Amino acid sequence: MFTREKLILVCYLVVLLFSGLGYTVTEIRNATQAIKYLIQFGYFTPTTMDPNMIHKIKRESVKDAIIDFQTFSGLPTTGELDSDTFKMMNIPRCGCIDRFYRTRFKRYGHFLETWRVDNLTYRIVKYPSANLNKLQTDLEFRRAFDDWSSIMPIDFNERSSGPVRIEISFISGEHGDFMPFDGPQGVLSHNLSPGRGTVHFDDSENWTIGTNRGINLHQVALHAIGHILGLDHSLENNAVMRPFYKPYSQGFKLQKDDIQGAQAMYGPRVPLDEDYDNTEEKFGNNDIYLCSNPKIDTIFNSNAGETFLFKGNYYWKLKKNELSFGYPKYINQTWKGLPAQIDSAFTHKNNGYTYFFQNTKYWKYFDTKMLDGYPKDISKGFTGIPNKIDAVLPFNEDKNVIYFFKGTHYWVYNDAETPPVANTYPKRIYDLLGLTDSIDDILYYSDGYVYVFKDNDFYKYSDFSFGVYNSIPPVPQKIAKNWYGCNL
Ligand SMILES: [Ca+2]
Ligand SMILES: [Ca+2]
Ligand SMILES: [Zn+2]
Ligand SMILES: [Zn+2]
Repeated sequence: MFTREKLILVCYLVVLLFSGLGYTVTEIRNATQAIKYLIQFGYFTPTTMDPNMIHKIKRESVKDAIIDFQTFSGLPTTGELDSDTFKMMNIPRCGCIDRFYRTRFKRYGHFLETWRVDNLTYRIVKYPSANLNKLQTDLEFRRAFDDWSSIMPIDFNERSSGPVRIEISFISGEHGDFMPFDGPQGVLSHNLSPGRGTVHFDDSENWTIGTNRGINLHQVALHAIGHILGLDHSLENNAVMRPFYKPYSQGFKLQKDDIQGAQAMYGPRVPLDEDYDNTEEKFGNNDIYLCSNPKIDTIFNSNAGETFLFKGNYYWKLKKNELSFGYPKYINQTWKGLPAQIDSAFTHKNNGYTYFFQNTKYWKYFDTKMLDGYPKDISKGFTGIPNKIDAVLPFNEDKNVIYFFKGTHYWVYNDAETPPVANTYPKRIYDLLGLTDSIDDILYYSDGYVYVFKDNDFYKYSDFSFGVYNSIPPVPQKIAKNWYGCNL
């Protein structure tokens, strides 16, 4: 293990080597470039080289360093700079050093210190200047933090002000820590000691989400968070803590080696008992995104009686008055074939199928499995109902009846009638709900009440009967506080 003094010295050497270079990654093709790489990633101890003169490094220590790198990379240990070795050195990677090449038989490595708290605060101090917007960046980090939280008992809470343990910045080139970034490719990110809570991402990378192009942010973030927790680079080829960037894969997730490493330090996450609830209660809800943007696309009950909230590409599961742990997730990873920005959804009480509506189409699922032949046209499947609906509600009293809402009007669709929509529709929402505006969504919740959602507010109805609210408009309440459990 390096001591901190040695680590700082290694970084000092790196700055000497990089000074005078522009920030463009050059392909590593010769011995001098390879030695620079080996120095940069910790394959020489300061005692084996003269800091100023690369050519004075002893021949044997170069060979040792190459063998160490080959061992770590899983290459044949030739001790020569062969083509496989050069190829490996040119893979984009994490900027932290491969520190435990000396303990060859150990797999996941530990940093010396572990966090002694069960809640770490974080902030994205500087967002990517291009490619991804703030919201996309927030959600990718949130997902990566939650991936780690799901396997060990540390929660990560985003804080928009005040001191935080973890600071994330997207910066390029020289940025004041003696480890300048190198332009696209090459080094992608690095963590700084002490505590590794300061994380820099190279802003000159083409950061992306869900595509083979560029560098996938979730994958690199997941790796960098492993360092924050105290994990070092792994020898396991499939591990997230491998320093070499892996091409984007939809199923990229923590591997056995990563999980064992984190759990060796912190123990496992105690699953689904009061411990979960206590933790959440103690720290409050940390969904900074939903708390500050409460407006929804749709909320609906599944056939299994769970309540889901859709917004954009993402969905959350709701527990009583709060969000479940581990969300948001991607809608199309659970409901394969479903687009983003769903207008509304409901589960039919007659057949248990869940219907999703968007624009002119609707989709039919059993749980999370789409039925063959979908999507279909709303005009064909629900004759008399307009496109681009705002909200839909299966009526509790009569299982054949479904309410559709659009703009300031509503339609009642009745399977048992011909035609299913009577010519007396549409009618004014005001006469039904006492609201003069359009609505975002409507839900018959498990507590027996009907809830109507509009922007940041919701309205509660104890009885869903006609015209009752004409003269008594309901009082708006805050979605964030009452549904998401946000600390407002
Ligand atoms: Ca780079
Ligand atoms: Ca809606
Ligand atoms: Zn790393
Ligand atoms: Zn940095």
